[in-house]
Amino acid sequence: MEQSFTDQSFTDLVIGAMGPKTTPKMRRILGSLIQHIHDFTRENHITVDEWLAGVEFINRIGQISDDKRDEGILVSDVFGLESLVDSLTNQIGGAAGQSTETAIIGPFYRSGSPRYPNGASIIQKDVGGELAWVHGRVTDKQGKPLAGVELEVWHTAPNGLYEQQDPDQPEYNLRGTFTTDENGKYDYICLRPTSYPIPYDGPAGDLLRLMDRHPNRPSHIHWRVTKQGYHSLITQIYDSRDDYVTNDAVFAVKDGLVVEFTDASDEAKKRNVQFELAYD
Ligand code: MBD
Ligand code: FE
Repeated sequence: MEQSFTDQSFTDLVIGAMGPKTTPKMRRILGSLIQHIHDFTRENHITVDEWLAGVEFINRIGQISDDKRDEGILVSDVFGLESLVDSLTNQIGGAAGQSTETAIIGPFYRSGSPRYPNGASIIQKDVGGELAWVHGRVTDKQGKPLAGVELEVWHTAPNGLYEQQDPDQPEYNLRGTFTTDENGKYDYICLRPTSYPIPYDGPAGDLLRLMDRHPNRPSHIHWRVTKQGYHSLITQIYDSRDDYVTNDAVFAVKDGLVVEFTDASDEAKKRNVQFELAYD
């Protein structure tokens, strides 16, 4: 009897080639991956040339990924994959108290940002833009203030670049680590963020063009919130006045994360944002 290489019997053969030392989880996940890849390939009748174009695309992602830009994350983001994974990981359930909604970490997080006392500014160099004073409280889901919570925050300069992408910004500009006080409070000065295009001169940009999509993200500030013995919380806040808040190139906006930047009476603070976080 002749072996077919184009139907399910071939897929079964490939899945069935896994040996007895494969863990049950790997057997399940890799089996599912093989099934989906084969189904996708059959459904779209992928040719050798098309497959090779895909391989070259994947190789290029690896070549562009570095400390300054992670195209693996960027391409995931354009496909909505990071947002899907984030939401599946952090599905909020149950009646007892609500956690702050999560959002994707994106390709530009750096650990080890400078530690600042509350009230300090993360602006190390004048790069223009409007000052903003961000303040609030971190509590557990029952509303009890949490002291000693570390808040790492980061955002772009008005030119749309994170510090590591921009030779004209000092190391860790517009990034900082703050710690909540005994009442769970934190505050810092930063810039009112501006909307900006994600890098679109690499594979992620090619994908956007193929899909006739724009590269813009609404203005946002990133947060990574950690405390020993607690889960960590990764999220972003968005300026309600930004046009892209309903049209984010990477599908990461959630209603609970859209905040008002109101007028502050103090000129040195200019814009005023309150953001209360709850998690456990
Ligand atoms: C960003 O700045 C970002 O935050 C995300 C999630 C994706 C691309 C660029
Ligand atoms: Fe970002």
